[in-house]
Amino acid sequence: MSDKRVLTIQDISCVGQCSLTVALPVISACGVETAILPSAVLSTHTGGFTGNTFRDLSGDMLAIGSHWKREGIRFDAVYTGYLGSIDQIGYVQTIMEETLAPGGLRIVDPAMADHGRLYRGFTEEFAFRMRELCGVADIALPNITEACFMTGTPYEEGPKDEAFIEGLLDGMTALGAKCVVMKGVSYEPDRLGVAVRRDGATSYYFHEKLERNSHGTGDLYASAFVGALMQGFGVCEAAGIAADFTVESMKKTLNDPDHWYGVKFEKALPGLIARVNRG
Ligand code: PXL
Repeated sequence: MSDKRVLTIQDISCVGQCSLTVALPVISACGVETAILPSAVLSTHTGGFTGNTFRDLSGDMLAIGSHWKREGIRFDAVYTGYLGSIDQIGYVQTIMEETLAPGGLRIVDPAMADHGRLYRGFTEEFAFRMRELCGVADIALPNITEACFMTGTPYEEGPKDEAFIEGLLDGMTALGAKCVVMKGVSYEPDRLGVAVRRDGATSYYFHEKLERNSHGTGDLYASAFVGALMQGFGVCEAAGIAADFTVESMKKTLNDPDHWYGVKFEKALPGLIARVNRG
């Protein structure tokens, strides 16, 4: 098997252990070459910090993609996360068309909402347009809130039953996503996990649920998933590997109550490296 090369498109939050500062080290640690296209540069992420700077890099994105096209640079997967503007949703589709190798994968983490609410700076219109990008995805990785926004399903607080989750998976599939890996699924108080819908069937991977909610874990999960997938693991295996790595990273943070803005994934990387790299 030849080595894979991934492009990931998301913001640089200079401080905050999310988006590109997670995706680049994590996918690289999986032994996969990782090219980046920053969608925006922020001093910090927007989840708990206030007054962050925000530089929109929309104006550079198409030129960067065109240069890669001229150079004949191609990627085995394009994985998108947090995008800085509605226009970028269209730019990303163009860049995918121009730079994906034949058979290359479109992997979309809609990264715009959690716990029933859009992240600061996002609008319903953005969520509506994100449906299009998920609709062309080979693999979409929404959390429950994002799936609700994109399928027009009212978000419910508290435990969700299987019928609710299956409805969201049906809705995401109806948008056009070929495979859906939905994060944050829980049917029992002390178990949390992911639901994978592919070829009309749903499978689950559950793990222990930790008390503390942590920022940036969606990005961490998606990055480890992409790294494992590109190393040749199947979708369900990669979904499990990513879940275990995310839980391990959260555990490494539990002893530090002041570390509220992200998780100490760096401490869990050796385990991921050992599990994913196959020589
Ligand atoms: O982790 C998702 C994310 C990524 N990038 C920025 C964010 C957030 C979530 O709040 O603010 C800038």
